[in-house]
Amino acid sequence: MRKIIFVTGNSHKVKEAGDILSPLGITVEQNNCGYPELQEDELEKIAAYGAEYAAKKLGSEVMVDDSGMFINSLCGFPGPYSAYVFDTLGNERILKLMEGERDRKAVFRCVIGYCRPGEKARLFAGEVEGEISHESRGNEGFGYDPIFAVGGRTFGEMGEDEKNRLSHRYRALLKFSGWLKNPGLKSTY
Ligand code: ITT
Repeated sequence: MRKIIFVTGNSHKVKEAGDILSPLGITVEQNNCGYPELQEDELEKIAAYGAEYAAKKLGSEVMVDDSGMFINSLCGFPGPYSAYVFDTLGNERILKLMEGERDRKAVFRCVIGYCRPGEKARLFAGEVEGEISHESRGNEGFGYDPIFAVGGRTFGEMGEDEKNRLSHRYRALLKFSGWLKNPGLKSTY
């Protein structure tokens, strides 16, 4: 088994990544050392900076994950500010912002940044289209899961396996693991 250090404060992400990657022969170990989250408008810039910073700090290969939910009728809000908005407004206030809104389309995006010390970060992105539900539903998962629905059911209503078969994180991790097995691949993003 190959082991990769996953620098994140979010243990749910580590659990999901572990469940997705272990059948592919990769284990992940959480490191909570943190990295400065740039106030940038692109997940890619945040993930690249974080991965390079953490690889340098720890002196080993690392991965980070920057994710965000982009709501169509709110012009992509909260997007790269999803963590801040979740901590300040939370799901109920977002549902309030969406009251009376007929266009409920949203996209969840995940960008994995991977870096070895002294190198540039490599990025692997995944996304899943869904809708903001009319009410919070389900107790599974974390973060925005109870209000982000795919095929009529929220991630909060799905078991781990179901979410992990179609999520933004799954799609990004699949590309990442493909590249790890074949680093000669040119285009991975
Ligand atoms: P790290 O930056 O330490 O990895 P974080 O939780 O702050 O952890 P992000 O900035 O990537 O991670 O997350 C943005 C927000 O989106 C945050 O509130 C997460 O809880 C939430 N989030 C991320 N992935 C999610 C998922 O798969 N389902 C639901 N919410 C998610």
